[in-house]
Amino acid sequence: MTARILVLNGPNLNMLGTREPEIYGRESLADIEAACVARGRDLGLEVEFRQSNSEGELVGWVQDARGVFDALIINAAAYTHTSVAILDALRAFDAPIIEVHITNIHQRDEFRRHSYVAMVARAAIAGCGPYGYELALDAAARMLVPADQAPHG
Ligand code: CA2
Repeated sequence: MTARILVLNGPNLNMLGTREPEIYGRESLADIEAACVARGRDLGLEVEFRQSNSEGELVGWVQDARGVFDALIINAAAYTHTSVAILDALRAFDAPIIEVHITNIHQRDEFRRHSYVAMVARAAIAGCGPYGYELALDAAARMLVPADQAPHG
């Protein structure tokens, strides 16, 4: 059966491509979604891509993902650095979680260096621009291969 991957995006990421291109680039979130769906197709993954500015809506989506999706890729945006509610919801998700950031959060403001999501993420990708989402899908595909069928390395 085709593995299902949920890609969640937090507040203000719907503004991508419209402002601050020097920080976040010129691609829109719709461009990133299209790239993820295409990459997912190549990898044999079904990708569902969502964005919300609401912490509560993100928490609800994480709760509802349990038992439905085989991995979760999340760019929680500013909530990365503040949200114990999203952390608690992620703790109950029973499959791989991969954290993505477009920018290198470790090279920016001090407050961006701490991530609640990192406490439960199997892997984290930061600073690769929008391509980080495709890298996360590659990583998810690899994580979902049963150990006895996984390539070495
Ligand atoms: O680098 C990332 O992906 C971030 O998650 C982006 C968040 C930021 O708060 C995190 O520290 C790092 C901000 C997303 C806001 O995106 C905008 C894009 C264009 C215009 C305005 C905001």
